[in-house]
Amino acid sequence: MTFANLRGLGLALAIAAAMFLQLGSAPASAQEIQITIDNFTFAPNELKLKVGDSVTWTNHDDIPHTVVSAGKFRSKTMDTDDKFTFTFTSAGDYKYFCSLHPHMTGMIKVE
Ligand SMILES: [Cu+2]
Repeated sequence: MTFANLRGLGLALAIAAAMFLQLGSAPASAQEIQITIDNFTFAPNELKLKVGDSVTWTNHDDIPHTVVSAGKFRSKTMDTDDKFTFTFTSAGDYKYFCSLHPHMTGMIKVE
């Protein structure tokens, strides 16, 4: 067997192992989604996720912002580069806004 063949075999084994691990880890692992706050805008502004997923907001403005969804979650005031993470454990529509600039709004749909 040549060296090239051995390398090919190693790659095939690695792929087989990766496929096996993927099949073995159902349900699919939760996602961690990033939302940036830039120029008074949440981006992306609308998101669809699954129960168990989490979202991290990062404030890239040099002005403080918050992330508030009435009765669901409320961040502290986030200064520049501050982050806020929330894990969505139940399905539903989550409208949220910045309590300092209420015209800043976003929507997350969890199914
Ligand atoms: Cu704000």
